[in-house]
Amino acid sequence: MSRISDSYLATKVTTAEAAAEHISPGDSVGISGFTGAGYPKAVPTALARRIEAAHARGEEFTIGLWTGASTAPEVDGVLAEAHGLHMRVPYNSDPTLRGLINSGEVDYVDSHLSHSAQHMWFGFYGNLDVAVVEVAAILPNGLLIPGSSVGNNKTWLDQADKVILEVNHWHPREYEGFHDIYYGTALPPNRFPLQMTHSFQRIGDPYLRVDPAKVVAIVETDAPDRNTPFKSPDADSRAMAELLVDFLRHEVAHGRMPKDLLPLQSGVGNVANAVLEGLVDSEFENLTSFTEVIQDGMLDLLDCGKLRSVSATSFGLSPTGQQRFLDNMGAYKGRVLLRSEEISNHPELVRRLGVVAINGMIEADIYGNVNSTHLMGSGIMNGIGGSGDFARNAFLNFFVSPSTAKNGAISAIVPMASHVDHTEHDVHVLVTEQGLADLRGLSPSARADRVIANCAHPNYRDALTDYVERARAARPTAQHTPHLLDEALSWHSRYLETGKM
Ligand code: 0RQ
Repeated sequence: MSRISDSYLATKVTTAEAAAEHISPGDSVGISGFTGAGYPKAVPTALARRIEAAHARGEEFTIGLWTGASTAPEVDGVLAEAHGLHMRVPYNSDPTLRGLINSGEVDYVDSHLSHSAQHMWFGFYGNLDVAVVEVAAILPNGLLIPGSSVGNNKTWLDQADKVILEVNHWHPREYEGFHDIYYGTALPPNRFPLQMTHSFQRIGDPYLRVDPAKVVAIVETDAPDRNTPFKSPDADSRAMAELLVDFLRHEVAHGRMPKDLLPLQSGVGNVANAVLEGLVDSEFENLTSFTEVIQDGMLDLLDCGKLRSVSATSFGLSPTGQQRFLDNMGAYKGRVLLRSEEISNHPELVRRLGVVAINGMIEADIYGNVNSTHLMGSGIMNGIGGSGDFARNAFLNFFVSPSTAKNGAISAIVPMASHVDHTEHDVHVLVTEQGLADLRGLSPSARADRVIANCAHPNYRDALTDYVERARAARPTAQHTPHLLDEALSWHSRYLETGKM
């Protein structure tokens, strides 16, 4: 059955190669996609081939690429390999593109995901020339049924001069009803409060809108999202998950949280997934989630009945998780909602709903500053993603990481973070496999003692303690956050020794 029921838009169907002709050198292109879900499967590859052909003729051809978040090898990978990018906004995790960013070939604007759409509306990024957005179907009235992610699609469709749609038959038509697209945003000073007081509340429409006059091409595809399997949780991940779930118990016991907790946000990655698995085996029930990405652990919680509902902007499932969702879509309808990322990650909502935020980190310093993005303060790993949107505004936030990296050669607990994404003012609880440090209500100096004692690996504890003691002794009139700047910075020479930078 045709997925394009609008008779005017049906006339726009063409090939990926013809669609890619609408993208010119120097264009800014807004593409759908979030954590390997809902990205266009055909046009970016056709564009990469076109760029390679232009380069072979000695012509310059690069574009600025804006997305929801990370995509897949068929978007970031092929365009990076073709050396077809000069700018990337707002998040990347593709290894080839990471290399080009770190070598200086591509400018990367690593931004809070809740900011990316509004910075476009504010005019901070300039004009958006083309949007390339994957959808599941087009209705007779031209409305679009989104697929496995929403991300920034509403904004790209609205703001771009030209629109290319990919209609992917792999996404079931039954996606209709899984989305909530809010069209009420205005620019300051004309904004209103977002009328949402519980995490699963609908405040928008099930469909994306597009001005048909802007649609220059539609390409039909039938290709799966490219998601990667999760490692089954190792001993460290399970240890961190247990510590965290135990801490939630402790908070409930002290009357600081209701017994069905508060809406949960969990970052991507194996530790976050292990925490969700830990909750499956716990006594907690009637849970809710207000998060960015739905991982396999969320499906487990939905399946066992402990999670009532989840609001997010995208799926981030393993291939088996994906199949489980597709096989049982009916059972998830009414319990899973995908929203635009400016809503799924909205600081106003995260604060109002009282979200409990759990995110990974690269390193934390003894005073509680957290680095989520950089190795040795210079090279980018992925980006801040949604971690700042959630952590800064959360009721309670956790940052989790093994206490060491690279087989123990690097301590994840350092005297001074080599790059700060989440400041000491924002961070509540640090968790490593060694233990948990509750930093709430502590002065920086008291935090240092607790972080070293509870979270640092035993191999690094003495060196960190020695650092703090000497810093305290050296500056008797600066005891608030004692530092020895030369030594704090030289600590990071360990990174160089591993040769892994
Ligand atoms: O590298 O694979 O080459 O060995 O970093 O580290 O321990 O596997 O942890 O996959 O959870 O990633 C912060 C990167 C953690 C992630 C980060 C090396 C380590 C390994 C991965 P290898 P792990 P994770 C909202 C949440 C930002 C965005 C975010 C992230 C690799 O969580 O990108 O939070 N967060 N989004 O060896 C040197 C250190 C290191 C280190 C780790 N101290 N020094 N290398 N590594 N620590 C959701 C979204 O926004 C989508």
